[in-house]
Amino acid sequence: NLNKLKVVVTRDLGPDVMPLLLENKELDVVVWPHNSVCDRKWLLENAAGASGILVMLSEKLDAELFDAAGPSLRVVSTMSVGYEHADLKELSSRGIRFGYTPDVLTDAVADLSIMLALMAGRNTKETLDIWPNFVWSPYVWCGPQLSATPTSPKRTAGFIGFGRIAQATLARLIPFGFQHCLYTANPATPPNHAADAALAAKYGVRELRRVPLDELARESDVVFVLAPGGAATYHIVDEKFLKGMKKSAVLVNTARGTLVDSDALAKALHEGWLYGAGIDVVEGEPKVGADHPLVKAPRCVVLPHIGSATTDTRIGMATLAANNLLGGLFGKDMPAELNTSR
Ligand code: 8YV
Repeated sequence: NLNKLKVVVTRDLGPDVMPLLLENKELDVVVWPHNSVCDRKWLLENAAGASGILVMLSEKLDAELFDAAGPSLRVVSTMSVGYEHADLKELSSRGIRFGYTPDVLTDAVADLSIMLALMAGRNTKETLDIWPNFVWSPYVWCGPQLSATPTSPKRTAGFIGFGRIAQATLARLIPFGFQHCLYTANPATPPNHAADAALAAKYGVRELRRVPLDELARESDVVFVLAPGGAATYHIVDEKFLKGMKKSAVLVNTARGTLVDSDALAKALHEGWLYGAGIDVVEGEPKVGADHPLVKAPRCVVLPHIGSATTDTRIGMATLAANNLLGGLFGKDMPAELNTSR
């Protein structure tokens, strides 16, 4: 198929999206034939001569893969908003365009963040297991209330990272009575008080401030971890942070497992430094056994990375990933191209 452009796709994107690629007469599409993480050896072999590669978060995008593809490679497209699996310097220096999937998953992940904040405070892990031995009493399984109450009307949300998903989560917290919002940001980004004031007005909160990590731990009733993964945010939630939290507070991680020290969090939950945790992402996933310290920790709900797992959102992500690939292949606009030379 010398006249066709070869593209390699590391997962079947389903009947709503695959036709975008399979029915394009100019493409020769090779798809990883199993419903599982794509084998590295298979990918390196099949990448030879490819013009485009469409991957999931599980596929490392590095010099070895780009070498395996060779000089034909024009575009790499990932079906994820995160791109810590991609060597941006290599992509940039080789002039390979790179697409990702922001925005389309923001609402789904914000929804799940709220769900986990509620579950973490309401003993969901323990109470789902209780039948048929439940004995009711007035104060059994009582936890902190996410929404404001007459006796404790002040609610403060803390965000580690304050991008699209964090702001969509804040918007959902307003009807719960959250009037205070604290966040931390990448130290390399200068503070912008005017932008903070504009966001406070947009969401209708009394207070919205960038603060140091220890202040965020101390003041927040719920902490949402929503910063990108990678070396800069590794174990940003550590023993010191957890010790600084309110005993009634909950922690939600819908970002990356690497941001939270799992052993420290398990210890914190056993010892009651905070009330509970809602975790969608764990270091070392997807290999997380039933004996994982967080799976065994009290008042800790652990989900298998389902933040963006709604049918509409996944089809949206797959469609965007396919359209990014097509744009890059044919030298056109990609709907969501990342500037890799920043
Ligand atoms: C993906 C994610 O569903 O987009 C991301 O960065 O973590 C998830 O939404 C998953 O990683 C599929 O690539």
